[in-house]
Amino acid sequence: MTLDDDTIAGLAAHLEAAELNVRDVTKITDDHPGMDWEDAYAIQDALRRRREARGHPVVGYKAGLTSFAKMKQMGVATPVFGFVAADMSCQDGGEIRVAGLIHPKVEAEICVVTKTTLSGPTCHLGQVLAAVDFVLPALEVIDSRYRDFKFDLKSVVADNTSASRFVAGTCSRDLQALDLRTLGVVLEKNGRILAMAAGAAVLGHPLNAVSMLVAHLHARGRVLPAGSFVMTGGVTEAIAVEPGDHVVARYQDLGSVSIRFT
Ligand code: 0L1
Ligand code: MG
Repeated sequence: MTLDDDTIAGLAAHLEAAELNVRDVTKITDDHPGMDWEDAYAIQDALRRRREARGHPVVGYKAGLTSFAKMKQMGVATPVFGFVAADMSCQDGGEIRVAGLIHPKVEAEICVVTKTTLSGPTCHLGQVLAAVDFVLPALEVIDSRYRDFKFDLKSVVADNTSASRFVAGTCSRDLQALDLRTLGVVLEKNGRILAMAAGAAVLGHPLNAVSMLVAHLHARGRVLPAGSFVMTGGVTEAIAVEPGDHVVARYQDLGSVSIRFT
């Protein structure tokens, strides 16, 4: 750690204000170039506590930058982790007001809910397969608080990996009924196909993102509790949206998820 407690608390308040006031800010490493990964996750933890104190409990975890398309889009090579809270959840088929966001983008994600606790530094794919209760599709709306999405990874981690909204689909399936590697996803905006991919685009298998999340939590003295909702990361690149846009993600064997931007 390089930052003291007051600085971490101040940076969390700064990022929270950017989100609540719908006002972009410059990346925080501009002012704190020496900050390390522990500082970044400590700021994210402080953001989480502030959100919970405002009455919005954490309802899940997210992995970000897990697909080759997203890594290429953002010019990075390392996944990052964040949280999603109750107030970020939107209804499938519902609406999101763009004026309440800075510069939203949408991505299609494969999500799981676990039925047993996962822990340890080297949780392998077999353990994750055994722990998954069911699979469901989702759309994630990311909205970096940084101007023009210009950031580095530590700034992104501090900003809770750009988490903003998510839309979980209503069609859940048993893992045994699916092959997550070959599961196809088509992302459409206003009836036009803008991106498509298979689950393997996420780290070779989307559940590898869960293994990495468990290792990440273990390094911080935590476990992934039974009943956790985990978003494994966008399978395609993220697409920008504006008022009037209607986004649909169609999942092989998992139905579709949609949202309209007003
Ligand atoms: O969910 C994600 O992959 C977002 C990661 C953060 C970077 C970005 O804002 O695209
Ligand atoms: Mg995402």
